[in-house]
Amino acid sequence: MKSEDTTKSFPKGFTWGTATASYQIEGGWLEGGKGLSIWDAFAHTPGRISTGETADVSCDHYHRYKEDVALMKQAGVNAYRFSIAWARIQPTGRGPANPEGIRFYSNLIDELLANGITPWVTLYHWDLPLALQTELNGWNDPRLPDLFAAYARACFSHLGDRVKNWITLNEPWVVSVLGYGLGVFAPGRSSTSEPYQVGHQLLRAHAKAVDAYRRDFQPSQGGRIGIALNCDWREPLTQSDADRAAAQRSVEFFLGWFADPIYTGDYPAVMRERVGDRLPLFTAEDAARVKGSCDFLGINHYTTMYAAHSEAPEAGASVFGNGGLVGDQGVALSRDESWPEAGIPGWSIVPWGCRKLLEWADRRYGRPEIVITENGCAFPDKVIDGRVHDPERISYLGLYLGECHKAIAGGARLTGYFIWSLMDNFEWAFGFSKRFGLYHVDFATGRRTPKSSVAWYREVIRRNGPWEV
Ligand code: GBH
Repeated sequence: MKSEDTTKSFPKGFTWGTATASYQIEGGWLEGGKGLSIWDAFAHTPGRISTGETADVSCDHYHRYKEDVALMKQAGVNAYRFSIAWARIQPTGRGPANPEGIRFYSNLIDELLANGITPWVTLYHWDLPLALQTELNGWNDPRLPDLFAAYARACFSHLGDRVKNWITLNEPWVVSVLGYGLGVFAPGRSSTSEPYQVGHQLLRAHAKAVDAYRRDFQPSQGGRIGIALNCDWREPLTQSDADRAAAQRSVEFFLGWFADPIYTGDYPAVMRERVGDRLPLFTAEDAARVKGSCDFLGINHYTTMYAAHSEAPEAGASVFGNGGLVGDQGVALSRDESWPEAGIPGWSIVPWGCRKLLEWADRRYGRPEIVITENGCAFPDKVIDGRVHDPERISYLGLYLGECHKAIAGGARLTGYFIWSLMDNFEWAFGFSKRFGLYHVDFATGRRTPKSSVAWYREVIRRNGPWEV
């Protein structure tokens, strides 16, 4: 499939990257003075991971990071997004920084810079130090935001001389809904009110870390700081007013839950109406700190679902397809049978959903700078005669990039794009059964093999956009 936009370039200086997260790739779970995280504990709990696997070793990136930077170089990316494991820096989530933890990330950053790759660092991609869960109350605990800001300060002060692109939190929606609502992710709690409390503490934590950066580091270090929010697109099932309102509401409960406070200082009015006193109030001080707390908006986008109006209780909580708390929204989600599947239950390949989401965020938040901090798909890729052929991934990425280009042409300020993921890794509750990588990983040997999408992406980057699908 070829559309006109595939012949056009992206803006000059566009960021072309790929992304990973600490727990998913590092391994070395007991090395370098690292403390345990809630994901170490969760994965070691029988029944939590569908395959019974853990990420104790995973890609062994902790030992192979130089080889992995060489893979990035081979792919031609100019940026790499990774996350820092809080428990490597502060084994119990509090106290002085652990020099071995700092050294690991410092070495990785030096290796990236030596290869001309710009580091984009996420401070929190879900691996909370376990002690903060067992001794305090995890993200339910109002003391967490200050502890997170203290941890962030340690990262800024040791690494901020070389890191100029910071992301506070990855997907607070997932932490809140999957960790505390549906209980399918660590710490595995189920509730219809805790997700909103947790989301509130996450926003406060984000804002306090940004405040620390802006006051004490940004003036001398000169970097930027933002957040990475996940959001699917929601298309009205029919053109009825009720379904159109349901789709709008569904995006407000998804992206708006976190982006509205950041850009407007409060939760969406429709959340206040429907969630009532389960949705915390911002103090004036918190609201002022949260509002304006992003230099750019990171969006992780994968898929689209139909939204229809439904007040039926069975619309309730859906684990699959990024549902969850849909009962509060009065929305029933579904997919179109004609949409090709994208590798995760409930996921479909719907490239135009990406454009519509970018346009929605562009309009609602007053043309913010946006970076796609994750986009990608999982397929059961196999090594055959030493090669991995992944035409479905190339097609998916090409089509989504085409829609990104259209969004830019329409005025959206999209400045970067990161493919999830550099290499196959531990896909959370799915263990190693979902392969999102540009590189195939044989988890028995650690061997990395480029998929055909690597050469394709390299060419896209070389030409700054124009490509053949
Ligand atoms: C991103 O989350 C994450 O940031 C990244 O770490 C992850 O590897 C990537 O997407 C791919 O999934 O069926 O109940 O197990 C995107 C949101 C939330 C999508 C969890 C998949 C599976 C829920 N993800 N969801 S379940």
